Amino acid sequence: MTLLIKNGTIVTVSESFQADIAVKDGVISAIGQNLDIKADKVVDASGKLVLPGAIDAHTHLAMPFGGTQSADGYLAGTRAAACGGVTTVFDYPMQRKGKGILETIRERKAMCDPEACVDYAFHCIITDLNDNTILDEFQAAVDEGITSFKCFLVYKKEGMMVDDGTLVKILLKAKEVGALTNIHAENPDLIDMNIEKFLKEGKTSAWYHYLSRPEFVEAEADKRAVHWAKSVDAPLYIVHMADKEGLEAAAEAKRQGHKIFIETCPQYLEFTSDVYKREDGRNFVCSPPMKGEESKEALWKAIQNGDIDTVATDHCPFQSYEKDWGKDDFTKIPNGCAGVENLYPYMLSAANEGKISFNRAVELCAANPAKIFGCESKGSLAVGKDGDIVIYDPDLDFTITTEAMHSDYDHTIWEGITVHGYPVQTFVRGRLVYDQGEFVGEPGYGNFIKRIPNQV
Ligand code: DUC
Ligand code: ZN
Ligand code: ZN
Repeated sequence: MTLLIKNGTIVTVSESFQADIAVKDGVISAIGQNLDIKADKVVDASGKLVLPGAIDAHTHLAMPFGGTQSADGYLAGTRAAACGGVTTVFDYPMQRKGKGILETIRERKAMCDPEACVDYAFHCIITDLNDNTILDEFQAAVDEGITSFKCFLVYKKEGMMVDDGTLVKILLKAKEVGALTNIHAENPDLIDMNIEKFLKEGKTSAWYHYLSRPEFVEAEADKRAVHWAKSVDAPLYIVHMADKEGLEAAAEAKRQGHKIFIETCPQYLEFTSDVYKREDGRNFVCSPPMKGEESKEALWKAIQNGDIDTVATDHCPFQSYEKDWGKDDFTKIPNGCAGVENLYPYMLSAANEGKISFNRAVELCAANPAKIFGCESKGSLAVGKDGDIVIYDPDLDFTITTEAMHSDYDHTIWEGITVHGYPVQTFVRGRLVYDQGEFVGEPGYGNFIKRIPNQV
């Protein structure tokens, strides 16, 4: 099967140029002017941008959390991904006390494989070392293509947190096997102290979710994680960076030559903590929470100057009735928001508005996640890479509504927001999966991406 996309503007990290692009049997086979190739399918992309499919390096699909499970399973989450130009998603299977990594991964793979509409990869969350035996499994996990592990420095009561000693053991072992440690950084003791105080005082609205985990609560943990990574000379990837002080510390360590990678999410670039004062503030509850204007500005600056490496979503939606559990007690609101379908349109819209270049948007959403996480065949438009391609109309304005999305959730924090420019077609390995508003893919088409170690 050969696909030929003609007359579009191809966007890579370093340049934009007019050319045709051909995909044969799922792989990009040629890029050039006026390609004279016989194809089964020819697409005219005149006036459009031709982009590599995005990689959402941070989703929680069918995740048991907050007394329920995230509203998008593997089918809905990857269907929505396809419709937002995301051609690979990373999910976060969670290892639990008494369970092994491979066991955890295989269970999730069995769930995901028949449902995945786009390609997928796994980072594995480690919550318990099982008397250190888990560390002996790291090499086997890497051999299976799982080359990143994640630790929570929060969620103590939920049994998901690791202490500093455990984090350092994980950092060291991950480094030994050529893997990367991802970290969710917030200070659990401060959060618990604040929660206890606020509840005692009857302060129960969503605003107190933010006040229980404000800027300095995240900053302490960001800095602590950076400190340990620097001290043992191990690479570290900080997920969903949301605060200025932590960002600056991590960026400084990077400038000193340490292998520190920084991810942020569109919600921290778009909203501030003011959303928690709204009547529907609970719908915006995620952790870490959105921060103040100063942090938002610092994140944009870091997007522009290169300090931030990736933008991913932390996609973890819950239904309205589940968010409502916390109407009178913010601690009962399941943490998480939707985003996988909005990531690429949002960042590309920023490019369309001139905040960043289209090349930088491609770097943040496709090339860098592929490079950092060892997805050899993904993340760029070049001969030999997978035919993961998005055709993007820069003139098509789109107002986000829940109805127009392709998830299973019943509300979104992105409701009513207009983005300038929108994907019109998405191809995964040369197969059309999204066509002008419609999902046209197939559950089970998505492949597990076995990643290669020692990439950073
Ligand atoms: N934060 C969220 O908001 N949801 C899922 C997990 C997390 O860390
Ligand atoms: Zn997190
Ligand atoms: Zn997350």
